[in-house]
Amino acid sequence: MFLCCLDAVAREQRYLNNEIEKQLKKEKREGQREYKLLLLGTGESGKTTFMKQMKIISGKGFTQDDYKLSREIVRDNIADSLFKLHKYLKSHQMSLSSQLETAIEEVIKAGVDLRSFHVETIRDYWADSVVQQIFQKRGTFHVLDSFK
Ligand SMILES: Nc1nc2c(ncn2[C@@H]2O[C@H](COP(=O)(O)OP(=O)(O)O)[C@@H](O)[C@H]2O)c(=O)[nH]1
Ligand SMILES: [Mg+2]
Repeated sequence: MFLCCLDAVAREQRYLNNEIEKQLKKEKREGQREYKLLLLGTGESGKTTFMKQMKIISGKGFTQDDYKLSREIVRDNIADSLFKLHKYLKSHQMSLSSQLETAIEEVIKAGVDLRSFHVETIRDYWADSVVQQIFQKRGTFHVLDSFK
């Protein structure tokens, strides 16, 4: 009985070992056909843009998932930029009309859950002369290059 169990364990181990070996061989085969590229560069130096250009040039273009991801990134960038700009505005005792102030606070609260009905407020905010004054000072705080 005991010997029989040992035999079963050994069989199981042999099976697992074979599976691992098979997987390693498969990965090695696939790895030989694959080129790995390490892109180095500081933030905002163009790494992502370079990869996008490669996708276009290779003729495959963008998938629906790529578009979905891009929409999320754009929303995230808008939310992040508005947050930073508005934080700067408030910390420098600058003010907007109370109506615009309330509206933009709502947009900032929405964060990455931006919706199309927020667009009008963002347009008004961007058109405001105080916001434009701050944008001219963007060298003194961090904003994304794609901010505008
Ligand atoms: N003028 C110029 N702008 C670029 C170039 N490549 C990227 N950018 C812009 O630089 C910003 C950062 O690029 P991104 O690819 O996101 O940089 P990453 O942080 O290295 O991934 C974006 O606003 C790009 O549109 C380029 O070759 N020329
Ligand atoms: Mg990037």
